[in-house]
Amino acid sequence: MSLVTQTPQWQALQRHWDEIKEARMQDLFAADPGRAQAMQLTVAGLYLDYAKNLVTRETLGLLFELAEAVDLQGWIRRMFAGDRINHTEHRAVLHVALRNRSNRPIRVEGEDVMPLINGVLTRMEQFVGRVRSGDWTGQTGRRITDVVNIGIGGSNLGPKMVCAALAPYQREDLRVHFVSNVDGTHLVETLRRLDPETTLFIVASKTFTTQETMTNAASARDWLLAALKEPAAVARHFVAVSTNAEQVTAFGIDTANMFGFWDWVGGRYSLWSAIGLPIAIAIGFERFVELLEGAHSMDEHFRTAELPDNMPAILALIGMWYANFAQARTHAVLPYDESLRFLPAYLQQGDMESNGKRVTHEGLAVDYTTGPVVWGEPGTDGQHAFYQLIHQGTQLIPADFIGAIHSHNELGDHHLKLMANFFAQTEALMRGRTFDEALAEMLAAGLPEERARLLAHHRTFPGNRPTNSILMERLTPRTLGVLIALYEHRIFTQGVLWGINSFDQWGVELGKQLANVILEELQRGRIKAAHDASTRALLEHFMRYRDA
Ligand code: G6Q
Repeated sequence: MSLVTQTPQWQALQRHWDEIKEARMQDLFAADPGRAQAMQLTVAGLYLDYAKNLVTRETLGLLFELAEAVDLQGWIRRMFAGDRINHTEHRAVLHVALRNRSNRPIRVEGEDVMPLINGVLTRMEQFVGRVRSGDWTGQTGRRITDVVNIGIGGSNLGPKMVCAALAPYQREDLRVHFVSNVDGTHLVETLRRLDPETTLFIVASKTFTTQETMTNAASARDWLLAALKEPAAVARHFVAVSTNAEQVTAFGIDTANMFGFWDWVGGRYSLWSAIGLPIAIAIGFERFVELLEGAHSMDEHFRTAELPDNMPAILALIGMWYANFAQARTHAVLPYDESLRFLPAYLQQGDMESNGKRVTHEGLAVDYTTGPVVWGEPGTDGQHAFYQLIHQGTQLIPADFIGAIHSHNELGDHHLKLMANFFAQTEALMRGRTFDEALAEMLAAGLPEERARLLAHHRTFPGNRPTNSILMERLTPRTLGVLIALYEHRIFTQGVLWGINSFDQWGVELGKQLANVILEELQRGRIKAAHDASTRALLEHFMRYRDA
């Protein structure tokens, strides 16, 4: 039992970093004319250019050796084989089975899970068909016009991101909404414009015990019954996506209208399961299958490609290189696509909940950085907001630029302007501007030398800021599936490199437990538990003004 930092491969990388840390990317291009060509890759219609990174071919070779030393290929094999690699929860990790379009048997403890998956997909297809055709009606016989998904975390972020991304594939007369926050504002503001007679709720909760979701679901049921009066209406207006049939029944939802999934589907990896029901309703079942097919092609690539051609592995290794050797603490995801506006938030959960860990599988404390802070906003909005710090701040922020060659909404030269900004930013981040260039520019503009010299310091860009560029032909269900699976496997690979379990999330528990204690105190108006002085003062302040 040892840490990855003790391997000779890690130490070789450390020595290599010390040698190349001052290198300029532009010099690396000059020294290696084949660099741009060698550092690009196309997989399932996704084009990746990773040449604008602080790596050489030697770096990549050393990174691949590290991946071999931690047995990445073995871990990939074990995941796809249905081994219980989430050992703290004693579960297999099989989101890849959900989109296994080859239908190759995948067994958990000897049982092939493919028939289970296909069974739920068939039920989803039937239900989606009925809702979209108008055959499934509300209690008063009117067709459904609005679907409200009530869920949080993994039962919200994925479907919400995908539905926004695939808006061009949706119909005007069937709208999908997402309510996650226990803040009543979220539900109230969503329902304000909806008609109970034509609204269908999907209560999406793996456990069916999550406080936020159950609170929202109960209030949604009250809203419905206040209008429709008859308790039987619940069965027409509520369906559930869950693994907990007992609680679903207790809520009043007919289990005939429950879509199941399994403990080997992690919440943040669940959009491919019945949790994707709002997606399938929004874009149609055939398109939902295309999303699965896209992800499956990335799965096949990840499972079979050698490391030097393996896109998720390459991105993971380069990301780790920055986190552990260049001490980068964050990673920016910058979609040049308005439809992908929720992608950064989605990947924030995917990455930070998976790799925000501090002990190895064996319980040893790590002595190295694990998952970075993941963040981002769509370009070009970000350019007018936070790019300043990426260009001229003191931190190194590796960034992924993501865009499409064709827009779904070609409008004049909007798309060319959008993409010109994409390409220009990656170029500017790498190239920077030297003091002499800044000075010359200002002298040419006629500034007096003294003023030009002062300003040149402020107008100097260090450059050498790394980026990956990811381009797809068009944002379709299929390419989106490829893209999401790429990031999932990038996260998985980094978890393997760091020797941590990417598939549990114990870190969310403590706050939940304390919230239950405090909720009871707020409800009774009396503080009972032993709180720290700050928390006690906050509670007292809240209660005093609440009562007043
Ligand atoms: C994701 C997490 C978490 C989970 C939510 C909702 O990987 O497990 O975000 O999805 O807490 O849980 P339920 O689906 O059980 O309501």
